[in-house]
Amino acid sequence: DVEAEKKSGAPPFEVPEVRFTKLFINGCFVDAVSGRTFQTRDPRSGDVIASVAEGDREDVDLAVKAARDAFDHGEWPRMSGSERGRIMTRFAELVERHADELAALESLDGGKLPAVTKAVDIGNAAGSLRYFAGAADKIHGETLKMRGQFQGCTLREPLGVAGLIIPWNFPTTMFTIKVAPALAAGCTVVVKPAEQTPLSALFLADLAKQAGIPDGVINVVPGFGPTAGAAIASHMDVDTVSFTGSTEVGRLIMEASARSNLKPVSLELGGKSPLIIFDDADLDMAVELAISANFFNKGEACVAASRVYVQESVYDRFEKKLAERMRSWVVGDPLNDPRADQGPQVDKAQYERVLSYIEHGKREGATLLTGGRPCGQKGYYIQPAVFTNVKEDMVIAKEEIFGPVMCLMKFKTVEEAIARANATRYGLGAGVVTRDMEVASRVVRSVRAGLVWVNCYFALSNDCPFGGRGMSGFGGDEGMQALDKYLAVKCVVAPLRGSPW
Ligand code: TXE
Repeated sequence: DVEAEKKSGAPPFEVPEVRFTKLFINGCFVDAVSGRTFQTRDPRSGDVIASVAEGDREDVDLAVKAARDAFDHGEWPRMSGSERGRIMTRFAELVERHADELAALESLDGGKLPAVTKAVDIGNAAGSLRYFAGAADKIHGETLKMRGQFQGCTLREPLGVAGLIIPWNFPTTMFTIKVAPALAAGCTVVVKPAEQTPLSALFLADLAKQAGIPDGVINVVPGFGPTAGAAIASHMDVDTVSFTGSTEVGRLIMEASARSNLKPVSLELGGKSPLIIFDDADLDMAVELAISANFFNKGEACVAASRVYVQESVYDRFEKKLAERMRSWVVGDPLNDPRADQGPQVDKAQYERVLSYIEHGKREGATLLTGGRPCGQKGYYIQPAVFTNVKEDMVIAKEEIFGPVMCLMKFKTVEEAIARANATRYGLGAGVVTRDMEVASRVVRSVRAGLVWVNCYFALSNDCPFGGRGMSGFGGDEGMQALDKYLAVKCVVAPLRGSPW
């Protein structure tokens, strides 16, 4: 899909006009109570793109109040599911109609390739709005077979105000995969986009308004994590929080819930996913898979397969083919270079973090097969790194790097591959490449992960549940079960005939 999009909609893209930079509360774009702003930067150069209103606790209070009023008194939770679905479908159409502008905005703010935004983020965004629009009128309870003189049923009701805290790697996707099920359920929301990429969330808020989503139903408060984000997590009037981001902050979100109103939280966190390549695999295909599983979206993907295990007998051939293929990989300006496979890392902090992991890998004794250096005259570009001679206990093999860094390792047997794949506290994605379906199925059943791909990687659609286990979190997004995160079950009991009292 990304390749097709690259061919049809190749850069140069015009630098888009930034139209929305204020907080979106109760249907209006407003300044922060403090009047403060923060700067969002273009990772292609480090230059300032715009000053954005900086939300803090008081702004979160106002946004939650707007969401609370819209929930307690407004039409959104009270209208029929099909009407909610109709409005959400209009929102999806508007997202698609603005695909080019949104894609250019994401490139400007986050360094993403427009082809990736269009094929993945926009497709996902419109797709999840439509998927959950279709679910909005199918939220049913159950009839209970009770003992004695009673009959019972369950109602599934919207939980209330949902706080949605999202990261910067897929801003449009993250916004919609959390907003769509919340809206379908009848909840109202306060979204905090990441401070690195606030622009698309504000753009989407405007489209939601145009689509007819009533004021107060969607509120967007850009700002920093320890201030605006923490205020959402600890708010007594926020009924649930859905978070995607680092494991460290996931822990803080749970703590904030425990210390405030015990709101249910769902966490989609980091990963260190394994890709296991067996000796019967089509090696050309396996090389392509390993590359996209690591370097897609500049490695800024929570399910990136940053540990690649290759069976010993084909390891040398694989390594050679991989090194050859990487020679034609282009790191370039996502808005201006039609050949670019990879843009800049999202910001200076991530760029430096990735480079320091690469240095650490070298110091630990791993060998750089390719890349691993900064590139370009300016901006946050990194030549994708492939490390060989990696040992399982090296930091680069254990910690999430969240950048274009692949660790290549050898294994001998299926048992060994499974044991090493599971030797992590994370449990998000996994991949297996083999023609032997018995081997594939052993891996599929034994690997501890929320998503497993066989002879493919990153293939997803809106009905695929996306979430992890262990320190990758719980209560993922997408798929019908995501709706449950925004619903509460109420049990109702009544006598069959008259009242026994
Ligand atoms: O994440 P943070 P960062 C991982 C990845 C990356 C690392 C650091 O390894 O290198 O995390 O990235 C908000 N209370 N992932 O620092 O801080 C923050 O403002 C409430 C994996 O950017 O977790 C932003 O909106 N919210 C990941 C969001 O949390 C807080 C995607 C994510 O930022 C907060 C991103 C607080 N105390 C990073 N502190 C994935 N799973 O895809 C921060 N935030």
